[in-house]
Amino acid sequence: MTDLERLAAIVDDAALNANAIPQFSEHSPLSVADGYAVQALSMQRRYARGDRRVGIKMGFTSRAKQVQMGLDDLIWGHLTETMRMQEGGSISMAHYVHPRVEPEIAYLIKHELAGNISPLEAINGVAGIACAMEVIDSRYANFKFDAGDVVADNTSAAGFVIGDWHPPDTDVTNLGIVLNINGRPKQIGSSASILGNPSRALVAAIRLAAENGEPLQPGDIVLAGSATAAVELSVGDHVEAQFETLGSVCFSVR
Ligand code: OOG
Ligand code: MG
Repeated sequence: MTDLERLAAIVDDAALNANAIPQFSEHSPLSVADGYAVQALSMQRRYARGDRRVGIKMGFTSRAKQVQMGLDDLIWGHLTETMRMQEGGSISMAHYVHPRVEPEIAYLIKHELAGNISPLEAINGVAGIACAMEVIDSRYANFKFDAGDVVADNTSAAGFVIGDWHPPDTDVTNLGIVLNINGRPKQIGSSASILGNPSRALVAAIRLAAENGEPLQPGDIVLAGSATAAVELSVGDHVEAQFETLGSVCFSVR
C-alpha cells in the first residue's frame, strides 16, 4: 500500500463507519493534487463495494461558503448512488458524523460534455435544472480541514436530494432561496451568489470532470455548490429549501 492508498483507506473507513478522524494536515501537509489522488483512490474503494458514480459536485462556489470554511479555491468531488436521498424522506443521524445541509442547484446532463465550453454550450447539453440540497459531513474532527484534507475527503460529500426537473432554459441566474429548519428560515440567499451565475459552476464541473478523464455522461448530475453557508442538522429536524420558480425540496432527520 502506498501512502496515498493508506490515506484513502482511512478517509473511506471514516465515511463508511461515520467516525471522525484527525486532519491529515495535522501530521504532514497534503497538497491539493495529492488530495485529489486520495479522493480518486477512495472512490475506487466505494465502487469496489458496488456503489456507482452518478455525478459531480462543486464546492466553495459562493462567498458565503468560502467565508464559513475559510477556503476560497473551487473544489470538486464525486456523487454516488448511495448518497442519493429520497425527496420528502428521512435520513438517519447514525450514518453521519456531524452533518450540515446547504441549498444547491442541480443540473441533469443530456449528452456527453467535455472541455472548455461556454455557459450557453453547457446549458445546451443539459436535460433539466432542479432545486436541490446537499448534506455535507466532513470526516475530520470539528469539521475543520485545509484544502488538501477536504479534497481527499471527497469534499465532504455525504448526501443529496433533488426536486422536480425543470426545462434547461429555465432562468436560474438570480432566484431567491430560503432554507427552513422546522419552519424557521435559517439561511436566505440567491442563486446569483453561486459564481454570479450557477451555470459557471456547471462549466467548471464539465471542464474538471473531463480533465480528470471522466467526462460528464447523459444522466449525470452536477451540483453547483451551496448558495449560502451550511446549517448543522440535529435529530428531529425537518428541512426544506424553497427556490423561487423551481419549487421546494425537503427531508427530515431521525
Ligand atoms: C466542503 C464542501 C463544500 C459547497 O457546496 O460549497 C460544498 C465543506 O464545506 O465541507 O459542498
Ligand atoms: Mg455543497
